[in-house]
Amino acid sequence: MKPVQLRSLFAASALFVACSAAFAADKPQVVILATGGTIAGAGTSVANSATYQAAKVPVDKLIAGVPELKNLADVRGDQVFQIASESFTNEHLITLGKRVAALARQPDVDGIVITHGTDTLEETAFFLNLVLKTDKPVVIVGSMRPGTAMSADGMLNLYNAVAVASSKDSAGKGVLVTMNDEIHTGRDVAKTVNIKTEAFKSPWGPLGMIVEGKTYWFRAPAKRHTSGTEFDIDKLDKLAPVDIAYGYGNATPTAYRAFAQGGAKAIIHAGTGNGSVSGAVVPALQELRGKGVQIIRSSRVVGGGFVLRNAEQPDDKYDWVVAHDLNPQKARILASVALTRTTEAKELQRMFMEY
Ligand code: DAS
Repeated sequence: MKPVQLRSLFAASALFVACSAAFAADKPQVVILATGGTIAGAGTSVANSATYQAAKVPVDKLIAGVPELKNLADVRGDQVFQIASESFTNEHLITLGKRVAALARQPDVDGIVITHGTDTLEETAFFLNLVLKTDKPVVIVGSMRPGTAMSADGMLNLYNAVAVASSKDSAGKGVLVTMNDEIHTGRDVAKTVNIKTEAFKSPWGPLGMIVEGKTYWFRAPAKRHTSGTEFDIDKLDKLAPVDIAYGYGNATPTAYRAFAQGGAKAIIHAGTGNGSVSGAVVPALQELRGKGVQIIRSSRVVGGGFVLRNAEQPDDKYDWVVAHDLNPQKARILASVALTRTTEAKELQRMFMEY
């Protein structure tokens, strides 16, 4: 090869190196906080899509399992917990929330992904949506099958979550959940099937989709969230104890009284239909309200409607609250945050209408 050709080859490769370095400098900086769940699960056979141990695989192995993440962002991982999410407590929520808030304040962090079990993912997502004062993308992701199974969904879900967390278009949309190629708002999404990959649904529909690492948006959240919230994780060290009692035929006041005895500051009534309350239970709820326990009517009927105030129950007269369209587990999250700022039912009702 002639010297002049050699010189231009060196020049070209030097230019390539400089460009790729510059490109690397422009790559979004994404932190993955791992908490456990099926996405970190392991089974003994590829045929075990539902029989496995959750919360086994560490975050660095999750990242190594999807090498294509580096095409999307500079990614680093941190193992916050390693638990199945049915074991999440209010203390876990506070610890995770403070960790995310601190990262979001760092100028060298552009987006945050949280890997999480699917059982209570919807609760954590709503909690963070209520208390994080940031516009940076915070994306929660899980999987319905362990990485050891045929057609495992965790790899693509994680790739999609990093894609969403890396995209400037994701900013200001609140806490997001990516599952099964869809982008959901942390406020609305719920696990509606316990054993299929198409498990997560939002009653008012997803916000968008991710296809081959690109986000496609079709709507934006309508309720207050993140930088528009009046709540602040940095001022929260404890959540109010709130419990949920199911409504059904032949219901009795036993559970409600037991929860109040146990220190519940509010009881979410997961009522039949429009949050209806059995005639056998109403007097006990009135008595508990008189003792300062908040009564919040939600519905066991899953998504797509909302509990109407003063319909079959005189909520104004009883000084009760309606959970609007929030399912019982989401209503518990909002009540446990809201009760750190007020004990007035009217104030609680405002919050249930705005968040
Ligand atoms: N036990 C479930 C959990 O950790 C496993 C999962 O689906 O992630 O939520």
